[in-house]
Amino acid sequence: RRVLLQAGAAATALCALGAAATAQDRIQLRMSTVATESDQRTVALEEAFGPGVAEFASYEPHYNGTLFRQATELDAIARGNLEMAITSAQELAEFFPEFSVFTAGYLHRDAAHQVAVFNDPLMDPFKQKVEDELGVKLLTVMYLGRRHVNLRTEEEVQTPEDLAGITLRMPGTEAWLFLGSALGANPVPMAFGEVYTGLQTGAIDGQDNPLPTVRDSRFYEVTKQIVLTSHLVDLNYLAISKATWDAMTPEQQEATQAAADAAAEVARNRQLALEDELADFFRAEGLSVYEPDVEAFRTHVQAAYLASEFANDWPEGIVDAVNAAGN
Ligand code: KDO
Repeated sequence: RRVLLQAGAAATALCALGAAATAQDRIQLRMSTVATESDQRTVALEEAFGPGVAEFASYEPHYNGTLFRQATELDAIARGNLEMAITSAQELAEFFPEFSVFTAGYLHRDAAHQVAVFNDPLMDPFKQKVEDELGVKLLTVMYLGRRHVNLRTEEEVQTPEDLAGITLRMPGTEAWLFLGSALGANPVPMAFGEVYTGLQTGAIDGQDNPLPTVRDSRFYEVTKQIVLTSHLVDLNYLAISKATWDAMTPEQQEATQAAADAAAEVARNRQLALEDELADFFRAEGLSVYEPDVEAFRTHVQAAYLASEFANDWPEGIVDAVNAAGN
């Protein structure tokens, strides 16, 4: 309390100076993510989001999980310790089990389908609940890419049976671990920042991520093959504190929303372009990159989700509504 009072007194003193007063009035937007500073989403946010809000807010990104550890960001926003984060349906499912529907393998078809689903009225009750109960507003949807299985082992993988006994690193939430087992592997929870070393030392046999992430985080240096399972067209949500949002003027809100959508669009197009070209890059690096029996994976994964406890928490008719979105 004493520290707070001192800070308050200091702020008052600073306000006497015109320039300092302007700085005081600016809205602070600290953004925490486990993504790197060279990830297409974070680059696009720096290029398009930061400048888009610069008149009234300071965008302050923190990368590699240095400000908050992976999957603790939503809690940090809810407690008022953070303003923004790149979050996921898997993380939201920890608070609201119904979000697990958006974590199901082979559900979203592509990047455009993700956008259609996010903007469809079917998302309204999901967004509302997150705002009301967590104090978090989901601004826009970001495209991470098609997740594939990336292994340091050499045996060819064609079907889920071929992943039996393979220790596959997954991010550390229940929904992610379920996806790993639905693929037929033995899922192991591990934070994103530990994956490179895990692969290097053999603590894990593999990991799953889209091709741009495999390159950005150099997983190709410590793995031998990429099995193009496309098991999850992965999305993230750009989240902002509802309290911060509510304190903005309507004009500021409009600018913030436009900047978020613009950054997501730039990042999406860059990720898609990279996905098209990276298989060749990895082959040139000596990795084996091939399509397995994708239908065998799809059948196995979809059956696992429909028979799972997760499906009990999904609103009636939601899978049909997701499938119909954008059609
Ligand atoms: C990961 O930990 O594998 C993952 O890809 C999960 C995503 O939801 C996303 O958060 C991503 O990490 C990070 O942003 C790092 O790119």
